[in-house]
Amino acid sequence: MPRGDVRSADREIVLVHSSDLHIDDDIEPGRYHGLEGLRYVLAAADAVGADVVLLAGDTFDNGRVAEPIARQAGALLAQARMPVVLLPGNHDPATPDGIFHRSGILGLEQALVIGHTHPESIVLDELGLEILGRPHRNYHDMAPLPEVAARKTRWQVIIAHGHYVPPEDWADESHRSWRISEADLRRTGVDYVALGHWDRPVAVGDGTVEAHYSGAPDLAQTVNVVRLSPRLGPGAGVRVERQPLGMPYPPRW
Ligand SMILES: [Mn+2]
Repeated sequence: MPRGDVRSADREIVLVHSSDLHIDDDIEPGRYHGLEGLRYVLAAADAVGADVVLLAGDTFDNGRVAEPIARQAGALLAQARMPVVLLPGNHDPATPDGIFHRSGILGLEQALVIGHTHPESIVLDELGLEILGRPHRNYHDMAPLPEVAARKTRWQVIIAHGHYVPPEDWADESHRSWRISEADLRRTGVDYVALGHWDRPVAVGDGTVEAHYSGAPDLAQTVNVVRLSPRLGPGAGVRVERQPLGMPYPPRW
């Protein structure tokens, strides 16, 4: 584990957050596809010395992705030099016959797949970090944010896949599935909420809790880099920046 020799309580923890890679069978050389997204996200994580990567859902586009392609995703993750936490989203839910079972990902030590290999709380003691997430387990509507138990680590982070709706639109958006409200976010009281489901990178909520979509790599062209610093003074606390992926592929639109 990089930098694991430094006591976690004293140092900054770095998270890299992405989502919505939508790996599918549509692989054409010279054009963006989800496997390239994964490759660039992991390279960005290396570049910033990330302690953990968070993939907030829809890593796979659907449950019928060809096994050789799913296994290429597994091969990329097998090279990851830090834990990668994957949350199953509405396109790749954690079903008994879900796509993760045909990817080789579930056998990897560094891949922590909520709902498959790990429960809804993952504690990384060496980082003083708890990651909470509620996986999609089928294609039906559900409340995307997990229950948050009393804090037992220095840092508490949520990974979630759903649709943020501001208070003024809540009634109008009642037809939508997987809604997340401003009050839901505020109530969590966590240090960061890593959101997926939207293509575009944007902060949401009222700012009481840092809650951000990373956006999909091809549209955002960035990952979110989240720095959790326990030190006092300038730069302390939770800082969120976007790190360019440097991909040769233009945004989809
Ligand atoms: Mn989605």
